[in-house]
Amino acid sequence: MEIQVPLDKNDVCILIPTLNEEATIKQLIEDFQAEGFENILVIDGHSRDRTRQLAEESGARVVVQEGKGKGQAVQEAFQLIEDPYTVMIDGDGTYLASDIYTVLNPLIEGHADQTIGNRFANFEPEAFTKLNLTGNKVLNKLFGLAYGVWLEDILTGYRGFNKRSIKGLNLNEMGFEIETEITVESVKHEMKVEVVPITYVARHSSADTKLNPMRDGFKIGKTIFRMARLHNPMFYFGIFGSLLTLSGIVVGVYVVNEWLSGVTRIPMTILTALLIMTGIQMFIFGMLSDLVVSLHRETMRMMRKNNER
Ligand SMILES: Nc1nc2c(ncn2[C@@H]2O[C@H](COP(=O)(O)OP(=O)(O)OP(=O)(O)O)[C@@H](O)[C@H]2O)c(=O)[nH]1
Ligand SMILES: [Mg+2]
Repeated sequence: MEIQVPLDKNDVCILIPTLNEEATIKQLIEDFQAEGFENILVIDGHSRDRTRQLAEESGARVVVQEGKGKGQAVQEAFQLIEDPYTVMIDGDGTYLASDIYTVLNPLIEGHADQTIGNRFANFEPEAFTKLNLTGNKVLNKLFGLAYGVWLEDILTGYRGFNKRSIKGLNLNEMGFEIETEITVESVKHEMKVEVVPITYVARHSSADTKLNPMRDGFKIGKTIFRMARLHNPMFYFGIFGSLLTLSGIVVGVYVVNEWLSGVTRIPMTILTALLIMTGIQMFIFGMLSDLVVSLHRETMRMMRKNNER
């Protein structure tokens, strides 16, 4: 696919976060250069291999991040970038430079502030381990439930941004929770996010993943849930409310059963009442918080409108 709108390719910053990616970084940079993109920024996480050297030799600008973690690297890079468009891509060679037009077009045509490269559109069978595939699907579903928008592949490593979206996101996550935070922040700021199909290929055999599927998957799930408190409080408090009410009902059924056979269980009866009452209170919390969030959203919308004028 070629670009549909005239574009100065130097207006596009290719942002590559790397940590020990010497097996793939050179090829990736050369692939982008072959497509005519020379404005390449590698943000490196103190690689202990030849990543920085290879990237510099290939003609990329290399910055060593100050802190640790992919999230911190992305935040630092976003502060450095002043170009109209940014395409962020993992340095592990699992994404194709030739997909850049698909990622860029909606931004350049002006109907999106951000694009998400959907890996599920086309992936090599070995590109996802079974655990990663299931984990991604579960986390996408959880995100959809919590935020009420279906974005197919929120954890993708191939994304496009216009300048407004880069400067408008308020990011704090240090590690692999960054993709979740970017996505939640975009939904919160009502940015136009478009999902585009990309190809996902298997990781280079000699390079190791930096992601621990269980630990990082759990952290990502926690981030989705935690951030939902401010965005969709009914979902957040509703889950606590449902759990409490359900346990109340379970204990209650037991108490009634016992009572029918002639045994009265006073402490358990009290427990039933407490559980159900607290559960219902959680729902009321949820409703009140929902009201506060809706009013806040309305205010933010008005402020944004005023700023745009
Ligand atoms: N600057 C920087 N980059 C990092 C850090 N950790 C990982 N990266 C890079 O972020 C990108 C994504 O990391 P991966 O290990 O491929 O994680 P992933 O793609 O989510 O997981 P896989 O499916 O296993 O490939 C790669 O280019 C890494 O080199 C870090 O601490 N700092
Ligand atoms: Mg990867």
